[in-house]
Amino acid sequence: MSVQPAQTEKLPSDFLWGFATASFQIEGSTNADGRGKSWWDDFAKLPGKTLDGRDGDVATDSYNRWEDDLDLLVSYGVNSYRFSLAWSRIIPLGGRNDPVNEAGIQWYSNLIDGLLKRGITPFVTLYHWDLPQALYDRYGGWLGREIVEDYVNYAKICFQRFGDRVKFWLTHNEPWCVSVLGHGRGVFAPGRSSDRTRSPEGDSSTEPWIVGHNLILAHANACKLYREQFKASQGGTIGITLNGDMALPYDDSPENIAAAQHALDVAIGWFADPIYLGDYPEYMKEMLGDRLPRFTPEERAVVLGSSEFYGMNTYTTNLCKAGGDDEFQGKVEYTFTRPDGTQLGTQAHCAWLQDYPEGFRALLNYLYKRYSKPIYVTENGFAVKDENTMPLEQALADHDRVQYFKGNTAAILAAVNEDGVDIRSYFAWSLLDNFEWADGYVTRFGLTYVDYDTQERYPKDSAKFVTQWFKEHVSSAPEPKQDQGPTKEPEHLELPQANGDAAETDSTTTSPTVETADPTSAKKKTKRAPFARFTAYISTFLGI
Ligand code: PNW
Repeated sequence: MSVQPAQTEKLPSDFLWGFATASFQIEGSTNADGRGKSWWDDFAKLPGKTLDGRDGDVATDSYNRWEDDLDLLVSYGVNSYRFSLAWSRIIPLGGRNDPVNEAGIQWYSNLIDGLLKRGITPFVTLYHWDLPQALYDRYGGWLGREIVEDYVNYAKICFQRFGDRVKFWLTHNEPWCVSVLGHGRGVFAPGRSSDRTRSPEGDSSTEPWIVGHNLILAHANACKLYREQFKASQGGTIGITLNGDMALPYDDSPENIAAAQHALDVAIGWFADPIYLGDYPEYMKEMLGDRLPRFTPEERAVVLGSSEFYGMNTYTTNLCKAGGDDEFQGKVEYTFTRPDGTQLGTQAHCAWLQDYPEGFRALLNYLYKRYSKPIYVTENGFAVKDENTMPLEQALADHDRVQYFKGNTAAILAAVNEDGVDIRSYFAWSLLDNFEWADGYVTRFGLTYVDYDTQERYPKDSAKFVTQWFKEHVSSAPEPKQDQGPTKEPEHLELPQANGDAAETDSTTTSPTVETADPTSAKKKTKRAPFARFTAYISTFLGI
């Protein structure tokens, strides 16, 4: 075996890698330089809304410490940084007829220049959940159709003012969370829900679907504007980023195989199907009837093909059983406990997250096959159990997070080089421990530890692992430039199997909507070692 890994074991030289953050989670300084209120400002202060009762007024103080944070990125050697813009710093009241705040624009302009000066490519999210409060007060925020025009106006100002330097745009971060967690479960701002112990107003049976519809229309119209007025001169690319975790059947019963697809339909297909395929999934139409808004032909024309790539945020894998009445999970029950009683992976601090790299690789394949777009992994990360109560030295030795990134970086490499998935970026969540929404500061996702008393930053072992891994695995030699335009067709997308070739003969049970991969191509694969414990039902599920 050669010491120097072969070129095929690396990622292309233009692969973007680094860390991700979001404005409200790190900036603090909520009253600085004319910033308007966001709906998270007051929501976080309401009793019981965050686990530790703390808010985002200071966060990691990155509004003041931004140059130190950029220097930290340099010390890590990243080539890209994903961050979001706070709408209410740029237009304090949010609307298309409201004044623009030059001081807010200047702050982001400095940040972008600071990145470029350090040789780091900015990857910018327009909306990561911090809506201007004034728009909620005016017409209910995402519940009102007027939001589409206001969002497009906001996007236009960002393209005009930053697009000369920003070439990677994300319209929304995780619209499922805005819809469901904000307007269904009521755990994120604005906290609306049918549950009257949680919220005095809201209707969880209708509002999330309306909000989702308006988010899609806002996204699509912003992309249309970018293409028509900015893309030719600025030369950037634009898309949306969706949350979505792999869904695997609990066992190989037909109803649980169908359940896994239903979970994917609602978690991912709700947004991805209209944007990449032209309409909501059939299963959602059946489940929701006329509670699901429909696209007019004109809207559909704008929505279809609006995103130029697939922006992927993913954290975990769920085992799926048919049943239950939770529409936000597609009437599917999730578990991490296998039929034999074992756990799928290592448990994180938050109940919804276990480590399962095989699921990450399976999801990369599923998305590439279904939507045929290059994939930008824009978030992926892990919160170590009880890290917040550990002494500093112990927290920095974040073994479980290192294991998580070991597994998922190997999955990326295998998906690119063995499965032929077109993956163009990887951003670990997150650069810093930060304001983890309803969890307050109790749950730490950072690869850098933040001491909130002093605001000192300390690299964890995971930061060392991830930065070293990408330095070793991104090719240094420039390769023939990959075309940003027409996507190469997905090909030979077979998944690794549990035990070598065993699953090839056992593919009688296939999911109704997941196509069967060409089984002959499985013969080409040689490297399966890191995924030896890939379970049989993955191959069953994907019909290979
Ligand atoms: C993402 N869930 O949110 C967000 O984009 C980040 O802002 C956040 O800090 C990060 O993941 C870690 O939570 C999610 O309940 C929040 O499944 C909740 C869920 C998933 C993603």
